[in-house]
Amino acid sequence: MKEFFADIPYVKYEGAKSTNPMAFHYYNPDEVIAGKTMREHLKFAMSYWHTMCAEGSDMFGVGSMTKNYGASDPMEIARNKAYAAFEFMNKLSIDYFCFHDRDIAPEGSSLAESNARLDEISDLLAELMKKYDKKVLWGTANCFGNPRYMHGAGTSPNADVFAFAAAQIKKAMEITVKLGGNGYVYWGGREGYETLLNTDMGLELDNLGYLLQLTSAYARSIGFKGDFYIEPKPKEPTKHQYDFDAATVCGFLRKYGLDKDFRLNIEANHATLAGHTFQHELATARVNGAFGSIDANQGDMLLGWDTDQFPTNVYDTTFCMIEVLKAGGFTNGGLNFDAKARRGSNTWEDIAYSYIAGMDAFALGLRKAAAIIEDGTIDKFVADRYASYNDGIGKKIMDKCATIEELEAHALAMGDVSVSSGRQEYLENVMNRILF
Ligand code: XUL
Ligand code: CO
Repeated sequence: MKEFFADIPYVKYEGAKSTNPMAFHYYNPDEVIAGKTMREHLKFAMSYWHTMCAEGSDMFGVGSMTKNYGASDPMEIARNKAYAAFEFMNKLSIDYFCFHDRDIAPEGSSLAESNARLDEISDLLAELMKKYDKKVLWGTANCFGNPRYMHGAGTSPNADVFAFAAAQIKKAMEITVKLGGNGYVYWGGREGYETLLNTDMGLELDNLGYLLQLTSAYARSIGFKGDFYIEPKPKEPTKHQYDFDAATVCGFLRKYGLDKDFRLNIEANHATLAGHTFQHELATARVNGAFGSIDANQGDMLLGWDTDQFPTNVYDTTFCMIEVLKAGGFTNGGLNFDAKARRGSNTWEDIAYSYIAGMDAFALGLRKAAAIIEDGTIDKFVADRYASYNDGIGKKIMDKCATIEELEAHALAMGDVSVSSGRQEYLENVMNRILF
């Protein structure tokens, strides 16, 4: 079989002292940390769209790479792209991948032609998955790229567009089930609005809820056993996306009776766009019982848009992995690199370096998160901080059996209250002690 990336070797773990850039320094797939192998903890996935499709175009210029894989016919490109994808995943020890329908097979001139193309390419993917022992973390439908979706898909003012989106998602579900996908993601695409002057918000939200009810019930009816995820994002492409952040999405899921079957796919750069930290969004998902999967990347605070950079900030990856460990680890989810090399990093070696950097940053984050939990200083501080709820009136509050009269009597009897320091700087230094 043709080799696409002759300059990229099979990347191995060589440890922190190695200076070989084509080696992992912290990601050692079979090493056991906190009771599981790193591979099991981290469940890395390749994003088909950024890695195999995107050529680096932005609003100021065309692509800085070509990704036609030596072909010119669109289906020939799609087939070569599949071979190249598996060679890349294999060389980088990435066990999973995520895809939109239109990433793996180009859209045809009719829905029927697009579907036939998906059937053909998914046969090839199934064969390659078996050969290379790779799995689908999640599939999804691109219901935002085609101009028919310019006003949204499920939230379009045009019922024909709603029907088209439902049909497209139905097919994407079938392909995801065929490939044994562990999840199905709904990212809001263009489900939002630019101005309320032309928008019926209530109707749009009801239709979006209905689209999710219909398509998720269909997936269950054809044997889908994985998780459904909504991926919150506050803006981009629309000014106001309906799936603004984790808290907004939890409210939406409850309103439309979807909360039992849906979890969240939290993306780091979407969290910061919403004015939250990545950890805040993960914790919000966890405390709502909706933690599911992660789109791993990072933004740039000075740019302020969805830059989808490969994650290298070890504080962020450590905070993230603390949340993942506290949520009991991934079940069907994992860490999908929804990330792209910068436009100026325009070679396949750059893409390999990007994955190595991202995987090492999360491997280091996992090691440090496990060390912080093992050290116990921070968890003990937090437990002690809430110790007043362990007995007496605090215990009654925890058990939700305190009466308002009892609380008043308690307050009247106590005089003034003395409240302890939160010791933030001390805790930040504890973290640094463990990190460095
Ligand atoms: C867009 C984004 C998407 C979703 C899948 O910001 O994150 O790539 O992850 O549609
Ligand atoms: Co994403």
